[in-house]
Amino acid sequence: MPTQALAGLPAVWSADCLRHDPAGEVWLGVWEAGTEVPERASVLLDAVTQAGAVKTDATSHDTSALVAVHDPELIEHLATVWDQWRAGGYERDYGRTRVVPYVFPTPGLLGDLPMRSPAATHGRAGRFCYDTMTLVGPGSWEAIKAAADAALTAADLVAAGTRTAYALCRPPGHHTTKSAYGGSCYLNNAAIAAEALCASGAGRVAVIDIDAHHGNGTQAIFYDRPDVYYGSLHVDPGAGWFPHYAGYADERGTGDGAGANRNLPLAPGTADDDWLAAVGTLCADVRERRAGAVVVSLGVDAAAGDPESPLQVSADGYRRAGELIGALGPVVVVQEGGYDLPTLGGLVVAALTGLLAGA
Ligand code: SP5
Ligand code: ZN
Repeated sequence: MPTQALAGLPAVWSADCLRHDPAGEVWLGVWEAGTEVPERASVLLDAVTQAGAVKTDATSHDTSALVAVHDPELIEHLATVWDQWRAGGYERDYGRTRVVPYVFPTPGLLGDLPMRSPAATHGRAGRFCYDTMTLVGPGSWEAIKAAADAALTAADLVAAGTRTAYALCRPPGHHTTKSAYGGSCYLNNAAIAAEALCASGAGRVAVIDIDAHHGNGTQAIFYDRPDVYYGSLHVDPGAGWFPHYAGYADERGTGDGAGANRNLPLAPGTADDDWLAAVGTLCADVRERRAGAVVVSLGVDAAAGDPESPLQVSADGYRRAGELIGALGPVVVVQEGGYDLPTLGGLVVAALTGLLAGA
């Protein structure tokens, strides 16, 4: 029997990641079926273990690793809002089966007024959430915490000398900022892993984000940091795509972090050659900065068949991107998006195969 492509690769996960069921998304005012479904995690686990990856249970980490990246109030909100929603009778009395915000305390609303914590749970629901697509229900917090634990466990492995580790995180994370969640993301798993690598003494850390969408959360978390580079290629928000308000090429970092952020927005329809050239540009940045470790935000929603993006990358494109990134150094791979269930597993196996081959 030939050696399997992912033989020996740790695939860190937790069964708790299946417990988050957003049950759809409210998009443009209408509740519809969502694409960030629990089955994504089981499809991915099956695919990577059949390719030889070693299923590795996430270990529970202290909240100190979470507050190193996030506002403690965001964490407390995510951990408690579902219980408050249920206790408030929204489901029983009004048939509201998930937490969906409806008032958002934007800077334009508040002006110079202090942020307050509204008395009503349905008022508080918008305090830390910036869209209507990222619902919270029973089991959500257990999955959110487990996804962060998977990223931290993979970071622990790499800090201890493992060259490549894969964190099968669900829900994904790269759209969540220090204190605001959205885009089907709750805690920023990749940023939590990057911060843990910094704390472990890895030196300069680089995050390379190849999800189809700009990782506005990761960018925001590290925007003023010279020690954590963030580079992303993604469908151009200026062409009308989520997250709409971030991901433009002139966002280069601020203060001491000036120059340590790079966005490469791509036209809808971009396919392998131009997409891989952009991956190469980010890899050149990382080499120049001599990063001691790399975190890859691996979304495979840039693939041609994905329902959430107009990019046209092939499985072989993902394999070649993996080769380029794998050559840079130790890598923690964090799962982000990717929504076409029939092709999802093959795409992630292709990317991971390239990462191991390039190492
Ligand atoms: C982690 C990640 O990939 N998040 C992507 C979130 C992008 N969601 C944008 C949703 C736009 C509405 N989708 C409509 C699909 C038809 N139901
Ligand atoms: Zn995405």
